[in-house]
Amino acid sequence: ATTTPGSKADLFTVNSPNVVYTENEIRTKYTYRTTLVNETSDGKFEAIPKETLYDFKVERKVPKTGMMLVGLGGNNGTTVTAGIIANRRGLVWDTKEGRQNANYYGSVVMGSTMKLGTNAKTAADVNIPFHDVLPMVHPNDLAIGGWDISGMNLAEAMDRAAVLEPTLKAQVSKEMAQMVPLPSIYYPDYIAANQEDRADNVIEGSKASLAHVEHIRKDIREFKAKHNLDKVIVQWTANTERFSELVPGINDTADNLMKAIENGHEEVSPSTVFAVASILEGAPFINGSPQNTFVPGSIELAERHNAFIGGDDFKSGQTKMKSALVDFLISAGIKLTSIASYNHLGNNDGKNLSSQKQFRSKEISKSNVVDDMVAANSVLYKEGEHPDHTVVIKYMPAVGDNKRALDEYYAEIFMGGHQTISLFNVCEDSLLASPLIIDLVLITEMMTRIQWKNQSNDGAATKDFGNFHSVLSILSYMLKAPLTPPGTPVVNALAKQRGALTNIFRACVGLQPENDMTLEHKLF
Ligand code: NAI
Ligand code: DG6
Repeated sequence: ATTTPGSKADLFTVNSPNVVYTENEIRTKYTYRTTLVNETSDGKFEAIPKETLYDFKVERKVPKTGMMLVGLGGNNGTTVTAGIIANRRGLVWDTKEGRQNANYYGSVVMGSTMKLGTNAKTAADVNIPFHDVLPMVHPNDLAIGGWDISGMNLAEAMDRAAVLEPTLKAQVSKEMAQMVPLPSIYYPDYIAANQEDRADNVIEGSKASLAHVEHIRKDIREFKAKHNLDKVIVQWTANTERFSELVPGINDTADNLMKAIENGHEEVSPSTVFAVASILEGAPFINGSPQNTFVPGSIELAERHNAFIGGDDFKSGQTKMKSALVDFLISAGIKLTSIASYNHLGNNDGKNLSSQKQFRSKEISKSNVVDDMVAANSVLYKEGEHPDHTVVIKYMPAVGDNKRALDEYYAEIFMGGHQTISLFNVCEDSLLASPLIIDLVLITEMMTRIQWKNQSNDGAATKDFGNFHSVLSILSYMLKAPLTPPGTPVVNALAKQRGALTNIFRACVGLQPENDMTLEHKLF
């Protein structure tokens, strides 16, 4: 197990007949309570409380874990690497506002808390760091590596990104200069033509091939061996690609996709090749960009290999606000009628997105983020009715990584009145995205150590422990267009996404969901 200062192993134990701690595992019996609903013939509903008994098993040993980023030399890649090094070394640097300490602000796992319960004596809430709920990897302990089509070492790439303070960069640059991205695969048609001048570190071949899959698999194996790791998580934080066309017989099934790769079909993207290589290598793969890396064939391949995947597109600023604000408006009974979202930014991401096909990928992931909240309210919206929603992104080199996001929310209120909410959000994009990269790695790794078994007597019981589904929808909080197991609903509402995350973690140690009823303060 890791012994990073600040991480408190076993901060709490659960005292319950349903929870057993062994040297290697936490074993829990958990009753999952839901409500089944039948529609009756007279158009009414019948609600039936349902209980399902699960066994959960959590492996306690924290593995030595590596994070391999595709796009390591980009703004996110260099910022998250410098941030982890700074935290690992406990660095302090001068800024014009004073001394700054390294921190993990913006990471749910490292920066937020969860209510454990109420103090038995005072009845006050007892909150503990999220990171201490289950035995999780500490980001300071992550080995970092990855690929980039740009061969610049990470110190120079960090300068190119122009995100961090010079006083911080000076302290990490010697270590980062030693880090050089591995050559990557580059199929020029997938990213903007304006990226071509970066591509000086590429593996031979400009279309998908089994040789590319094997090359990436070998890279993962060698990284694992070099750092003596138990696990590697791979994450795409490279340029936004255009969508791949979904072609029957090409990317619709796992077998067809493998054939298409072998035949060098042009509708297989670099990100899909990375996903396939990771799946075959048993390394979880997360897509932090909006494109459809996970064509049906790659999802089927992940299921077949019991491999974990997650995506799509980091949800850092504007969309995170949207998925909280729209949830608030609609659940307050206010009828949102339009959202106009405008962004301008001057980093390389903005440059790539100034190309129409790549912008289209981002437009899609940024646009479908309110559907579930609208569909859930039949009082405000008729079937098929939807607020107008427009997304604009403009490249403005002068503002660099300091993205501007302007949003206008227009809503109908009581008696035909109107409410206009205008937001102006300015911040370094990569400083919001980097903690998400960390959260995605830590939570994904944790999910590889949780297994479940159904004990119910309703015919659904399972004999053996199994993994969660290959598609990790538990990562939805960090992602704009959450990938869910085929046929299951997408949840965009931010509070629900956090609830799923915290309550699944609580279930794994035999604790009930946070219900916020606080009857102990209401019934005297
Ligand atoms: P960036 O453009 O600074 O970095 C991307 C890196 O990927 C570049 O260094 C580029 O050379 C490299 N690259 C391109 N194709 C590659 C390939 N096939 N293999 C390996 N490397 C490749 O972009 P940034 O700001 O780091 O963002 C990365 C991705 O994350 C973009 O798709 C962006 O849309 C997405 N994203 C970023 C957010 C943010 O707040 N920064 C939030 C949400 C998503
Ligand atoms: C323009 O919006 C650039 C994009 O890459 C975004 O910065 C990124 O996707 C973050 O989006 P959001 O909506 O979460 O702020």
